[in-house]
Formats: sequence, structure tokens, C-alpha cells
Amino acid sequence: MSATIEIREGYVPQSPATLAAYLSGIPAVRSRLGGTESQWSIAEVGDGNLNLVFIVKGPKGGVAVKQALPYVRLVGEAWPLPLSRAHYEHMALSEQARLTGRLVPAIHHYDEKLALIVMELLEPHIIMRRGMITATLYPKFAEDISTFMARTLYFTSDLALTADRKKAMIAAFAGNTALCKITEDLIFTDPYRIAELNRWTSPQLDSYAARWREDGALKVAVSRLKLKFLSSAEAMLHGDLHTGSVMLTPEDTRIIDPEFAFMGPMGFDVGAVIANFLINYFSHDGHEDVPGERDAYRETVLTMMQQIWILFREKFLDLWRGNPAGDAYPISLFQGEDGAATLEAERQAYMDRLWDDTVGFAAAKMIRRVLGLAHNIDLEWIKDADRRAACEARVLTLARDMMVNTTDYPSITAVADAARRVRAEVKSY
Ligand code: SR1
Ligand code: MG
Repeated sequence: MSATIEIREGYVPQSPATLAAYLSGIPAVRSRLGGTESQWSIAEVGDGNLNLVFIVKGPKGGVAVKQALPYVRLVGEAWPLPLSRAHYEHMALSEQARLTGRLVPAIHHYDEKLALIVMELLEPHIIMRRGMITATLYPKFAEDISTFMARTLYFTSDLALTADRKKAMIAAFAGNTALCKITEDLIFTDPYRIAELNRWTSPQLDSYAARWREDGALKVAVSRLKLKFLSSAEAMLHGDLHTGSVMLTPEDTRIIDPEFAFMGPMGFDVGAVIANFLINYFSHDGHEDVPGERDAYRETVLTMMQQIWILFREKFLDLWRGNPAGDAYPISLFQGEDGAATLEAERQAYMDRLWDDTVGFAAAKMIRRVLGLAHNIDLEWIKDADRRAACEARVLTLARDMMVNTTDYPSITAVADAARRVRAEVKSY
């Protein structure tokens, strides 16, 4: 944690009253909303961990406004956080828009000084996590998220960029250290030690938390992942790609909130998606009124999870075969039929390594949502603590095995099978 709250000249946290006056001074936003300031409705709706979020509606249309606070909203002023995260979010959103078009919200206006972004209002979209808790089907999601990940990760990697452009991207994102530090602490360190902000369903999971702090193999495994996170600048990551960073309808998917963006290991983003599907899979035992009521949805969650990896792998490989413009693996080294075959075998091996990273990072993301500070509503909304702890114990059991015995998970099918097995075998906490 940095020591003091940042003071930036010209920065004022907005309220509905000040925001109306501010937005009326931006012609593009004023005309999008229509009418005059007095006709606009403005509500602060932020329920995330970090920022203010306003929904503004006028006679003609609406916008969403996101503003960084100089501290972590979830914790308060005791945890200062730099306003610069809005700069990195804006940069990542712009890059993601260039690479994926309508898979991210359009930006209408950016104010660096106010750390504020005015964006497209996504309606009637909802946060994906909320939809999945109520067992809603999203038939387009696997296609869309696999495209998003394949394009943002491939085109910002050394496979697609020349070394100078890649290094320029590393430099551009290098300052997002405070947000990276949150991940380094909350995901890779705190769940495995006594930390003030840790919490879990207690007393039910006390013995799990204690075992996690004493498990040498697990601590080595998570430390290897942390080292990769710290040192592997493979591609521009979203950095927080959970189902709370997706707004969607069954027909339209948008990826939001890339304030944790930086140049890091690709498996961190892919693993985040897989982790959140597994957490959701296990959570339905705590939500269904009649046992078995959600069997079909549970299987849908696993099917989607498998599609996501399979589609991502295919799309990433196709991009590599079609756009080998980067300085890595120069085509001049792989000429002729033999060269092409050698390179294709290496592409498959590359994806296998990325898969191993994905399994490990997914496991780390599952564990932090049960034993760390920030939990998922998939599990938090299970009111009965015993039922919740039983679901959480299954999350922890699978995640530990994925992290320590990663080679036992050679495919996404193996992960899905293990999830079913753990659900059947772990009866309680
Ligand atoms: C203090 S921030 C906690 C978490 O919220 C964000 O969504 C990230 O996942 C972060 O780790
Ligand atoms: Mg977020």
C-alpha cells in the first residue's frame, strides 16, 4: 500500500450534482444525452471494489461514467491507490477496441486530470456473474471471449509485434505497478499466509485456511506462478478478466474494466475466465432449491468452459499462422515443407505450455476468492454458511490439485472431469 492519498491538481471526485455540470460542458456527450442538464438523471451505481460509476440518462440517450478514486473503495482511505489507473484503463480499452471492435464499450470522452472515462451505456446488459448465478444461458459468450482473448493476446505479443513495438508497449504499461501489486499480494501471497485482509467462511473453513498456510508444495507452486506474473511480459493482459468484468445479453458481449492491464503472462487472463467458470459450477449446489435442479446448467457451464479454451486455442493458432509478423520465430528460419512442419509442431508445443500456465493461474484465482480479501458473489450470495463452505471446500480441493499436480490436467476435458469428480467426492467442508 502506498502511504498517502494522492492529491492531483484539478482532481475532484464527482457527485451526481457536479457531474451534470461537467458533462454539459462536453458537446459530444451533451448531444448524446439530449435536452439540458436539468432533464438528466444521474445515479452512482458502482458496486465494484475500486471506483465510482455513474449512469447518466437524458431525453435522447445515456452514458456510463467511471472515475477512479485515490483509494480502494472496498477498504476506504486507509488503502490509497493512484489515480493513474484510469490512464492505463483508457490505454487498454483503446487498444482492445482497435483489436476487437465492439467487444468493448465505446469511449466517448476521457479526462486524464479527473481520472474519468465517459463510455457507452450498455443496456440492457447485465454483469455476467449475476446472470450466471441465476442460471442464465449465454450462447454467444464462448465465441466472443475466445475472440477477445485470442486477438488481444496474439496481436500484443512477440509473435505479432516487432521487438521495438513490443518494448514500447512494455514501457507504456510499466507504470501500472500499484494495480499489479494488488494482484501480487491478494492472489499470489496473502491466501498462503496470515494477512489482515484475508477472510473466509469461519469456522467452517478454518482448517483449510490453516492447511493452506502450511502446505509447502502449494506455496512453491504459487510462488512459481507469481514469478511468472512478475517477469513474463508476453502480451497486453486485461489483468482482471473475471465474469464481473463482462457485461452482456444473450446476444451481445462486452468486456469492461481493464484497469489492471499490463504486459504479463497470457495464461493469467485465460486462467481467470476458466477459474470463474469453475467457481460458478461449484456454487450452484448452494443456490438450487431442490438438489439436482441445476444439473443441466452445471453441465452447460462446463461445456462453455471447454468451448472457451478449445476456440481460443484454434483462433490463436490461426492468427499465428496468418499473421507471423513478429520478431519471434522468424519465418526465414522455417522454410520449405520441413520448416513449416517444424514450426507447426512448435506452435502446438507453445499452446501446450500456455495451457499449463492457464491451469496454474486458474487455480490461484480460485483460491484467492475463497481465502483472500475479495470474494465472488457466486459464493457470497449463498446465505447458509454450511452450504457455502461445502461449495468453497470443493473449489479449494480442485484448485490445490490443479496448482500442485498441473501435469495431471493435460486438457480442458480433464479439468471438467475433475470438477465433476470433486463435486461428487467432497461431500462437506
Ligand atoms: C482491492 S481490489 C480487489 C480485487 O478487485 C478487483 O476486481 C481485482 O480482482 C482485485 O484483486
Ligand atoms: Mg473491476
